[in-house]
Amino acid sequence: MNSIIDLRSDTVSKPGEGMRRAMASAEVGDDVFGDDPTVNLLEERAAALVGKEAAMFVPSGTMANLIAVMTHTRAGDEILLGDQCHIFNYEVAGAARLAGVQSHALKNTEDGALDLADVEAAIREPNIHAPRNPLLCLENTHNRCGGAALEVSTMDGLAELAHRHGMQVHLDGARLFNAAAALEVPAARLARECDTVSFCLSKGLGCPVGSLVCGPADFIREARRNRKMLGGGMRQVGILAAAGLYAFEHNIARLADDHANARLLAAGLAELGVFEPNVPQTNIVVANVRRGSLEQWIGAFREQGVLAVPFGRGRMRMVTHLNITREDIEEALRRVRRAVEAVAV
Ligand code: TLP
Repeated sequence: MNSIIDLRSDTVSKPGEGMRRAMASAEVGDDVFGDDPTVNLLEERAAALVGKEAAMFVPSGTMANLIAVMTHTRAGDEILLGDQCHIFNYEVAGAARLAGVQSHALKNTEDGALDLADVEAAIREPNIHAPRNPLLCLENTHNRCGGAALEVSTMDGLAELAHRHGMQVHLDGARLFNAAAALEVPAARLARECDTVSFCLSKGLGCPVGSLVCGPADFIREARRNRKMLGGGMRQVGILAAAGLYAFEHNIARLADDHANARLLAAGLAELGVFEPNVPQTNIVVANVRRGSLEQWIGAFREQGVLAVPFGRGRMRMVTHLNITREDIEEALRRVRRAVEAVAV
């Protein structure tokens, strides 16, 4: 049992013994020269897992998305994306500053998708005055939409529309394997109609660092130049890639446990009459607070040893991950009950 139950994010999970052993014994080389055998194997396996030709290891999900946007576009282009997506809300406007593109944010539907008619209406006619629209960005699972898993039909429909208009599609699949587990569909099928997909090792898969950008071989060749430009060319990074290979073997099949824990947590919160949680499809619980201020609740939880984060106005987020057991969730709910009694609003 954890003394502090840290539900701020699935990024907080710590590597266990097995993963640390795999990292310590990794064979390494200089990856900028393409010489690191462990990175090469990770990239090969990652590409296969999401059904793409090639993959590239990068330090973070933020850099993965930025490189994808940069590689798909030229400065002065306009990308289409959802107004709740990570690229638009949490990546420090890197697409604007570093890729030089303008973002046209379309209203996300509650389930993390985009309305086909909205996308179609946003695509500009070729015109000397207008920016080009080379790229549509999607996110699955959708973080701000409570970890919603977008169905194959939704993914395919949006990609078909984009392709019909000559656009490419990038999928921010930071938690793609959570979506795959929830929908019981292979990750490769979810990403099949997307031209490129990124996913994170350092979230549900429990690695300390790392993400992958996956797509056609010629795209990844160009993406390697952008990674180098951004300072993401790493050297004996097989030490980190080994964690990813370990996670592919041990940490994908267990994601359904995190989802069950999230459902248990949401159901317990709903009973208290103070919080309005989502019915989580994956590992993310978002709850509106009905009484009292958000800051007050986050503080009251912290006093009881339960960590959550503010997630928009009047909303908090809690995320389950591989360091959180069912017993931790039961204990978290006991502590939250105590917090509610202590606050008594
Ligand atoms: N998300 C983090 C925070 O930035 C909000 C979290 O705790 O959930 N895409 C998606 C959908 C993400 O949720 C995240 C991280 C990223 C990209 C960026 O990954 P990192 O943190 O590795 O740069």
